[in-house]
Amino acid sequence: MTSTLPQKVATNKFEKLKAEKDGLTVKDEIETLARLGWEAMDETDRDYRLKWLGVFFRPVTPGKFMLRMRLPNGVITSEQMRVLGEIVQRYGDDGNSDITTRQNLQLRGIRIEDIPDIFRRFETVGLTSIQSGMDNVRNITGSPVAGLDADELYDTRELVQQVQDLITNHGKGNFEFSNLPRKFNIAIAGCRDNSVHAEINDIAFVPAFKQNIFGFNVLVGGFFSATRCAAAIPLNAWVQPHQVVGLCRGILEVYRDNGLRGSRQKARLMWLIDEWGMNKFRSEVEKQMGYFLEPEAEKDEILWEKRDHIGVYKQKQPGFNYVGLNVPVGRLYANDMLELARIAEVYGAGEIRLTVEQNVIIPHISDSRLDAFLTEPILDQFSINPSGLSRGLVSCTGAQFCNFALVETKNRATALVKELEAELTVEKPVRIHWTGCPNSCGQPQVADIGLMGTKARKEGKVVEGVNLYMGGTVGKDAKLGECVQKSIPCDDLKPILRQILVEQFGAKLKDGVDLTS
Ligand code: SRM
Ligand code: SF4
Repeated sequence: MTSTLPQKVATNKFEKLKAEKDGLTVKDEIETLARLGWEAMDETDRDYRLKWLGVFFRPVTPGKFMLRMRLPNGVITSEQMRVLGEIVQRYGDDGNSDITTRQNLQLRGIRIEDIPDIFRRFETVGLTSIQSGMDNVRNITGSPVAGLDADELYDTRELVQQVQDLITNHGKGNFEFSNLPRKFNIAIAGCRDNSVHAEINDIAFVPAFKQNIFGFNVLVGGFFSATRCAAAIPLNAWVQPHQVVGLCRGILEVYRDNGLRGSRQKARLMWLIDEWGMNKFRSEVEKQMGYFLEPEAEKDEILWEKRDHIGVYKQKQPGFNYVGLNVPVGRLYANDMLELARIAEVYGAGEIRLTVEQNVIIPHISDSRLDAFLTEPILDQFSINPSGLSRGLVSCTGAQFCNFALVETKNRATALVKELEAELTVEKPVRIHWTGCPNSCGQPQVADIGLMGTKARKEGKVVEGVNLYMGGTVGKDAKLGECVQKSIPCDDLKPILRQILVEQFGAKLKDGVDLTS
């Protein structure tokens, strides 16, 4: 099968490599590539096309690949988690896994020769990593407490799955959507707190009623990149749940066939909307779908502060609870994954949820089992009641595995929070997001305090530093934060953050802390 060819001439390296051979083609070549090994295979296949299968060559750890899953709505069964845990366990110290800022998991240490076997194991438990990288639609996010929350307006799980099935042809791979101009993000919110960060997605569905009928207002064009960050803007459309898949198809087809493919920096959906204007974009989508869109509802239902779901909460099913565990910067090791699978089975219904804050939720714990659950040792490591800074800490991969990184992130983020917590009492959670470079995978623009890796100067030397972002607001009236201070050497960061936390977030110095030492 061949790809749907872009209308515009291939003008950059990525368009050329896709025109030469659609990335998804490597699906049928995977046995051969695995036999060849990472050193002998074609470099373009290795460095780029394998990403269509979710297999990422890591220049920082050559030969040890990263495998990015697709976990629609962040839902994973304990059986699936166990399979993933066993996969990374085989790689000893090289193997681990990260919960991502798109409610997803990435596995590390993976050897290419094992991939065919890993994919066979995925099939047996209904997992897929297909089309999770490069110019494809990323993991589709939905409310992490869908189906559990008594206050939810819509259970997003089925819809998210349907959109994923459209894009990936039920996990088999879909050449219709394997050559987009660039990456693409979709989110569906079903609760009142915008727990998916709707505003930073290329398409976001947010709950909104029209004459008491439930539907979604649609936002489009949100994205972050090294050169521009834009919040999503209204398409001026309201759709009912049964229209969501069709609208995603319509928008993706318009974007695929008309999106700008010249410069990679200008290939995201918002640039096409800029070029055409929203009216033309909307009417092209309508033409593609063959019917007119209803104008948006007057107001949406995002009315709450964003929740982080950490702690114990009653479910809508009487007698059951969901419990949110704080996983420091989303890092899981094999034993953690196997343990999470076990506790989800013993106390819950064998299901685990992931959040965009890189945390875990175990649902369906009955009242009678709750006390026993709360004595499980893994809760000492993944707290249900973390302190104010640990609770809101998010970090992208950073220099440990990512070759774009300008700084180390995850270890630095946890160490710094530990040091600050030794000095300060922070009652109210403060959301601190670290990201290793301007690509903004760690979303510093949505944080109370965002830290973006950069190079800085100290005593005449180039050192690791950060640009400081403030003012990101989430939930109702979400707003992107802005850069307020540039190039702070990482070694100078602690006193600056301490001052901000005391002056702007009500943190108090602990008794006996001597700041002069
Ligand atoms: Fe990202 C590229 C990691 C969420 C914007 N991102 C990368 C790569 C693939 C670069 C690479 O090949 O090394 C990183 C892989 C590093 C590694 O080994 O882990 C990477 N991005 C991540 C993750 C794992 C960060 C995390 O620790 O959670 C997130 C995976 C999500 C997932 O499950 O699919 C991740 N990336 C994001 C987000 C946040 C979001 O989606 O809410 C963004 C900003 C939102 C957006 O895309 O509009 C984001 N990543 C980027 C960009 C800039 C895109 C652009 O238009 O320029 C790049 C660079 C690129 O695509 O060329 C990038
Ligand atoms: Fe890598 Fe930069 Fe993304 Fe962090 S923000 S994962 S350093 S590309």
